[in-house]
Amino acid sequence: MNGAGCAGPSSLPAAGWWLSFHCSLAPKTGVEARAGPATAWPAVTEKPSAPFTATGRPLVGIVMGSTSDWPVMEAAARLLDEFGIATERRALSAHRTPDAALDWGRGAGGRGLKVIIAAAGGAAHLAGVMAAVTPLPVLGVPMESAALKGMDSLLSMVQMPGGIPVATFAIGKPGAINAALFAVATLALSDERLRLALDAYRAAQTKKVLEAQLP
Ligand code: RP5
Repeated sequence: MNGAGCAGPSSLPAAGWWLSFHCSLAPKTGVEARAGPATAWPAVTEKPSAPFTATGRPLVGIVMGSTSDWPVMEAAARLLDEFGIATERRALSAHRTPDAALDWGRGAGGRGLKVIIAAAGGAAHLAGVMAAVTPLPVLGVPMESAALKGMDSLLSMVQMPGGIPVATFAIGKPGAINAALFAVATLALSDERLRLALDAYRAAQTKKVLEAQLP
């Protein structure tokens, strides 16, 4: 790989970060950049590549109360993909599939997961239930609900009793994105390449705002 022809996915809010990170490693390594603790970056191509799914040992679990949450939570999954972090994705409900949800949460650490992102809407108990059965950090994303616009989800999730924390994010897609970035930041504490990737992501985001032209 050389610095001139680097290209990467452009589907993210800060598109371009991937490119700058990817290219920044080239002169140092002389080989294709690899990132993520358990998976490889996709091959660099002359044209932006299509969205891809990171492979390797999943480090982040994304669990949601219903398949109807996926259109929102896909933003978290795709963002983690772009950082090269493989994820385990499940729809499990604290209410409709309680035994399966508990089993999944209890086994998360043993399967190698380091962080859990849990999304639910309405009487949103899934993140709290996960936090109750695993010591892993649980990042809660309240889904927007039809009746109460997600305030029910938010309050259900954020009002955990002392002793069992759920780090609760914004309602809906911003929360999904920020939970993913928080997971990246957590994993980056022990992974220098992820830290560089996060720096590049943030730098690209800043540049995009500063360069924006208003009508
Ligand atoms: C919650 O109820 C889910 O997390 C979802 O946000 C909400 C509605 O679920 P569906 O009725 O669409 O399956 O458990």
